[in-house]
Amino acid sequence: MDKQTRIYLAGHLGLAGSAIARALRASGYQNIITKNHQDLELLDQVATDNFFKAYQPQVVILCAAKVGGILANSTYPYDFCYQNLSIQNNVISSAHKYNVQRFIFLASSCIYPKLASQPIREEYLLTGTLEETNHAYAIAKLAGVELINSLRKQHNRSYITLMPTNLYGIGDSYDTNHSHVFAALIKKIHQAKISNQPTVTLWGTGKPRREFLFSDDLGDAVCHLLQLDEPTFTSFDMLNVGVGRDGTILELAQTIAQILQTNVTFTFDTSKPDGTPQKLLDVSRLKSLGWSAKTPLETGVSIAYQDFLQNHST
Ligand code: GFB
Repeated sequence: MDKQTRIYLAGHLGLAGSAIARALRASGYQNIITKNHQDLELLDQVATDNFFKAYQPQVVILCAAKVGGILANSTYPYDFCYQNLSIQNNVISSAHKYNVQRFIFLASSCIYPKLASQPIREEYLLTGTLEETNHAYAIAKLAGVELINSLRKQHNRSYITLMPTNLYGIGDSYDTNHSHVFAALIKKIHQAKISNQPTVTLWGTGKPRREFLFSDDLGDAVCHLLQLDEPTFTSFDMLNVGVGRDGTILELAQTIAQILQTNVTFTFDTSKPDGTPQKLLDVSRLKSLGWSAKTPLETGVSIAYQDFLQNHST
């Protein structure tokens, strides 16, 4: 795709968005449009429409969303549902109205059925009941997927949905109660290390399995897709983005403790939810388009920890 193409990256400051921004710049794209929350409120349909009218982006990558871990999702269901529905409706409808050529919508692996067969294939979507802890978020994201697929069907739009697995990396959110598990464990284990605390409490049983994708690999996947020709880019409506292997929450905690070089032991707060028992993605579609994740978990943990120390540990 021409490096002068006008690309609107919505949500450029978040974990996914900032990684995609780094990858787009590294790939030489010269015309990346970004707007801070203060400059453009995506919950405001009129403001969003005026933005598209003025800037006329040719490509849109929608990362902007209300996101959070298992506790945040189960505590604020209305906020997760309403805000994500509004952002999606405003951005996707304006993209179609102003004839955006390519659209990449970011959903999430947590919107697959709670007990889907593993590894999860894209066609398993909507084939079973959802995980209750993030049901509201999942319903909103499923509506976004449906909007994208409806525009493909009714208007032959080259719009696609990416389904990333659990992300981690540079610029993660480290709020103890609202963050995702990876960031929470980096923070908890770091705090145990510097205060010589012998134990760290994990929420739930530690038995659920999670797959973790380094966010810069997601950025690399987006750039790989953008350079595909039109028929190939739009050949699949949805694409899982993962690493193809998972581990238990306890194994993740042990890996982080090993890399942070601290000998903590783990206790379990089973008053907190386990959530989905497993959500390992089948990544064969994206592999068939020539892309696979590159960053080993251990490497990613070290990079994420350095970012935590430099930007989030005070
Ligand atoms: O990333 P996470 O919060 O959400 O991971 P999900 C939750 C899993 O990690 C549960 C365990 O099994 C928790 O019991 N866990 C252990 C912890 N200790 C902690 C901790 O200190 N903090 C957190 N947060 N979890 C999310 C969805 O599901 O997946 C989101 O709710 C999003 O909407 C995300 O889609 C990708 O992986 O369960």
